[in-house]
Amino acid sequence: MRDDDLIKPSRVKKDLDKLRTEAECLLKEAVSRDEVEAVRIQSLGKKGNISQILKLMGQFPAEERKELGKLANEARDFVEDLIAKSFERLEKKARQKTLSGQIDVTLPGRKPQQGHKHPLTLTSEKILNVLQNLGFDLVQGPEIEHDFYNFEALNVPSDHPAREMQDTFYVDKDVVLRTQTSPVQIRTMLSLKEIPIRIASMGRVYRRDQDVTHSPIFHQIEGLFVDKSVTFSDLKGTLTTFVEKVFSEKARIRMRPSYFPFTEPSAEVDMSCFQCDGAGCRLCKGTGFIEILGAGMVDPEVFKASGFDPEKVSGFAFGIGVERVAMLKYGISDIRHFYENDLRFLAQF
Ligand code: 2NM
Repeated sequence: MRDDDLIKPSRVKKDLDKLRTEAECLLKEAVSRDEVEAVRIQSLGKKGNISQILKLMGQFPAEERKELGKLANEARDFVEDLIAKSFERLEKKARQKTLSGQIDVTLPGRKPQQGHKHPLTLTSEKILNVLQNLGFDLVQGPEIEHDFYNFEALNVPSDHPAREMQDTFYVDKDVVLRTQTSPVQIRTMLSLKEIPIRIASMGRVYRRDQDVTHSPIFHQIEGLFVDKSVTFSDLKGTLTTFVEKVFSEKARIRMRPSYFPFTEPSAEVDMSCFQCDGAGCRLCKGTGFIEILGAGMVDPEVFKASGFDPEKVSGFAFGIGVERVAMLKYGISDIRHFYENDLRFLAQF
């Protein structure tokens, strides 16, 4: 007689109950997939407890075998179900841990840092937009210019100080980096040949000049209007509207006589200080006005060089420095901030 023969059906029932409670206890405590897997191997594996129990079945009569077999199947199903639920529980816990531990899904999203336009771009776009609304078309031209367009046609004589090496970057004897955008307007007049002409030029210009308010490369916007009987009043009216639209409806202008080789008469144009509105403050040095533009009536010599008869047409022109306007508008005291690409500066606009 084998030892097995000594085992009674009641013992098998007890073992099956033990299998259930043991597995239940272990699975309740299990904190990892490995631990659950260990319980599965121990209870239901090939060499596990249930297999051991089933092996004993053979010795019982058919009637008892049937009943015990049913109980064994139920115990196996019970443990299998517990194992599946344990895996599920662990998975859910792991998911919650990543969601709540590392990522707080209730936090508002972080906005990606967005770039924006450079203050000089903002300033020139504003000025150009106002000029466009006044009917000026934007024209562009080369930054490396022939002496003729940059100086000769603009009535800047060859002995004029503006031509000197310390003011102008020379590429060649008669090729320069343009010192203003006016050569674009000479080119436009020469190619259009017809009135009316209402153009704005904008772009980089170059001068051998360098301090806190001057940069060797800066930006200029110039306007030119040519037609029959254009007057100085037209110029003043245009500039009044220009300053009102670019700065403030309250702004007023003041014109002082000046000299430019390419205009006659010429004027420096001041506007009422946008900090004190004319009362006098530190920004305007107590004068109530700030110099903002240069302007004048196109000199007959410029018309002659540009293919127009000064007896038949007249015109006005004006020029404005983009950096100067931006510095005044935003209260910037050092021009170099514009070119250094320091985000601490740029992020403020
Ligand atoms: C200024 C001041 C005064 C000017 C003149 C011309 C041209 F080409 F028509 F002659 N364009 N821009 C001009 C006149 C520019 O800048 C301060």
